[in-house]
Amino acid sequence: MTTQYVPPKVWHWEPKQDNKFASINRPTAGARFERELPVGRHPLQLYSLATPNGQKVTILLEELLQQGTVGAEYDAWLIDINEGDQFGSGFVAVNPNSKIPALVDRSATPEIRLFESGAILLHLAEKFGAFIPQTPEGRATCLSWLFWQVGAAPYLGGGFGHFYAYASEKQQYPIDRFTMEVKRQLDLLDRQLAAHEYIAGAEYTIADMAIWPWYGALITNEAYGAAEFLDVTSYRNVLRWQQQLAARPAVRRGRLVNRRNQGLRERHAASDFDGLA
Ligand SMILES: N[C@@H](CCC(=O)N[C@@H](CS)C(=O)NCC(=O)O)C(=O)O
Repeated sequence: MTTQYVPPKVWHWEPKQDNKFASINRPTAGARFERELPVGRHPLQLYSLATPNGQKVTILLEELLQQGTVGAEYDAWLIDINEGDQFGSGFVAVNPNSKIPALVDRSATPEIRLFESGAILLHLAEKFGAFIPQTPEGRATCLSWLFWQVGAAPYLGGGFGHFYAYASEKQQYPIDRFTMEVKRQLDLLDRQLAAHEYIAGAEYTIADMAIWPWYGALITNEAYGAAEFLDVTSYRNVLRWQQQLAARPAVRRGRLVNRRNQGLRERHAASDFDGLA
């Protein structure tokens, strides 16, 4: 039985260990220690981890390389968010928000620093003129779904995933609230994918690459162990699209980058995948 919580006049932080990420959470931003970031030989330096937000970028980079875009060669360095790497001074200088993914584009002078996965996808798609429709209407649709994903993910991860899978105590109120929203999101995607092969229409775009790592992992039970709870088999068009993208070689490679285990901790060359993908 949960006791009634009466908020105090002013909230004060009390360090607790009541969920999976409690040890790294603090109510303040900024660097917590000095550490430079490593730099490799390629124009693009990625600092990331193979979470859904991280996979979006490595999938796009692998798709660009697959189609022969030489300028998309990249070094990917592992930022272990469970160890607090995102609070090192070098990382914070690239991303003051202390979250993966972060990218430095060293092909420009001065170098371009990017954070927020959506901004990184858009930068790369525009830079290489790929995976973003060229017509104004197609571009608008693609960007609408891209920004939808960035806005929707906190309800899925920070809301549903947190209370269903990570919180030490299971509470019906937040689980009901966020389950309702996540099932609404799945229904929305299912309807869109019933009418179109890909999220933004007939073309495979950065909108698919942003949405797939989150909702694909949800319906294959890789995220939060909630497939049965959410009755994912009823979203047949999402399942069809999930499988279609999962079969792409670049998607398979992109998912392996910056994994702590069973993949590549770092990626510096195409040959790093030999014997893996
Ligand atoms: N809106 C951001 C979200 C990034 C994000 O939440 N990253 C998580 C991992 S998926 C992270 O780095 N968390 C570490 C922390 O919160 O300290 C984006 O799309 O890039």
